Amino acid sequence: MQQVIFLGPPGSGKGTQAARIAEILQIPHISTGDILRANVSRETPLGQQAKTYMDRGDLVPDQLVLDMVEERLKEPDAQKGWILDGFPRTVSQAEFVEEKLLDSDGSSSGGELQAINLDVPDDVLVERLLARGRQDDNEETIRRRLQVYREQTAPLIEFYSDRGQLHDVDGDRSMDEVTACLKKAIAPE
Ligand code: B4P
Repeated sequence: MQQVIFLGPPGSGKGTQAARIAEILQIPHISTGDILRANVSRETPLGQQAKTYMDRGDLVPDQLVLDMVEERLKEPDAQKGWILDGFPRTVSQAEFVEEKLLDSDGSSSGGELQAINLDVPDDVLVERLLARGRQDDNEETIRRRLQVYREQTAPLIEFYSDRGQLHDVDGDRSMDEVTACLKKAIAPE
């Protein structure tokens, strides 16, 4: 069972590459950002709570996100593997993934979990996000998201490196070059 986590700052290509790798490996691409945005646009209770945080560039509180991911990982298509894009984003979310993996496969190694860190310089990130122009892609929110990334998500690089599960990948290249490099790292033939 292949379990892949995409780390990386906003705009590093997580969503783009996670979708491509999911297609190659034939496992579901689970993006917490996409699930949250779908809830915001349907104006569900979860979406109404999440919107304020997302508009500011802050992380949505763990409890809302953890319940949402737990439900998604119970779906039948996720039983043969998954790619998590944008989750975990905090150490406590990473601990949650470890607990759930232990529950599901009974091993203490976290199964075949692999974490990808997409590395891209800040000026390139800002340029990409401003060009995309999503609702939360204005300059002030982007700056806040980068700060939140450095404070809360970057520590996960060490978390997965310590466990021998990290692949560092240079994301400042063409999309096809990044995909080729990821494929080699995650699914060598
Ligand atoms: P996300 O949806 O995860 O958004 P993101 O970090 O901006 O990355 P995204 O995946 O969309 O962009 P990508 O790098 O692929 O999160 C949005 C918000 O949701 C968060 O701020 C937070 O509030 C909330 N949230 C989500 N998950 C959460 C969690 N676990 N806990 C708490 N809150 C959570 O691509 C960006 C752009 O770059 C695209 O336009 C793409 O086309 C372009 N691009 C990609 N690769 C490129 C390349 N190689 N060359 C040129 N351009 C490229």
